[in-house]
Amino acid sequence: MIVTDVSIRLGDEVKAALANGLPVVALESTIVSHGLPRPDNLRVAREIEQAVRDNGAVPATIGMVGGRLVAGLDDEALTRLAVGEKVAKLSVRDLAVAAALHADGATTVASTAAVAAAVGIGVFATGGLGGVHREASQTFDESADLITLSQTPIAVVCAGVKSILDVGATLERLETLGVGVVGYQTDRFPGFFIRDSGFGVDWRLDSAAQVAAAMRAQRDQGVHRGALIVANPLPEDEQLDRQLHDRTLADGLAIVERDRVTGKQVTPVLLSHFHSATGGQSLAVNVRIILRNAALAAQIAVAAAQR
Ligand code: PSU
Ligand code: MN
Repeated sequence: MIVTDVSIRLGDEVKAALANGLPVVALESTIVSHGLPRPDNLRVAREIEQAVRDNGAVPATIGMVGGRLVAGLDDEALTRLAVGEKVAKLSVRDLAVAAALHADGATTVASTAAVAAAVGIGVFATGGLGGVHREASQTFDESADLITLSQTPIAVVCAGVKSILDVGATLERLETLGVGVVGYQTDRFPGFFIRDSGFGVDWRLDSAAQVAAAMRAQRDQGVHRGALIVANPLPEDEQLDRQLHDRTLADGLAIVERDRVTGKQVTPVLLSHFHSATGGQSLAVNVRIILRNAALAAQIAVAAAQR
């Protein structure tokens, strides 16, 4: 078979770690390119990788550089995706076309999970998942994250979904699609900036070792082929102020409606509204969430690598 330049390239460190059964954590690049404001995004991207390292695993940030999918971007490539003017937001369906056009692109939860699973990475850390948008009953706007996670065996550490989405509908869809959902040390589903979205979860796991045991059981049983969402809430005293949160959400939703923002622009527009309207508070909380998730994902990967 001819290996073309559109196959997945592994970073050197990631390649060595996978070959030796060492813990690896996949990280997405859409939060870097489109989810966090510049110039903080590049610094935060590096901090996320450091949080994985500090907890004993190798970070594999995934993205597309010049049409080539990479698992384990080096600092030059990470910088290019963080500061580049033309970085596409790539879900799974976009990957092949973007490769043909030699594009630079950031991978979403869906495409990051799919690429990670394809190269044998079992744990993935992100901030929040995509989900069902509030107007979905009219617009059908549901993130491809959900269907992709239903087909992708990987543990995804996140802080639930943002309240910019319809959280209840998202949980229903995750159930329908057969995506596993567990609370990490909680019985409540987190709402990203806030600890409790108002919805509960059926299952709770209390340690990285327990999550690793669930991953192992899934593999050994060979029955369920979807993802396991590990919902990791912020501690009580680190949440975004509840009133500020509710007000910002209402204003952001009004802007989306006024400006007729649709499709895949909705998430980035709402996120950037949150960052500007809270005077940076939501950004600080967002960064805390990602760093905490990266740390927990690394602990899970370490536990999963032990037998
Ligand atoms: N939710 C967040 N921050 C993000 C995203 C979601 O709180 O940056 C990004 C993730 O990459 C996610 C994507 O996979 O947005 C979902 O976008 P869409 O709704 O267009 O599928
Ligand atoms: Mn969408």
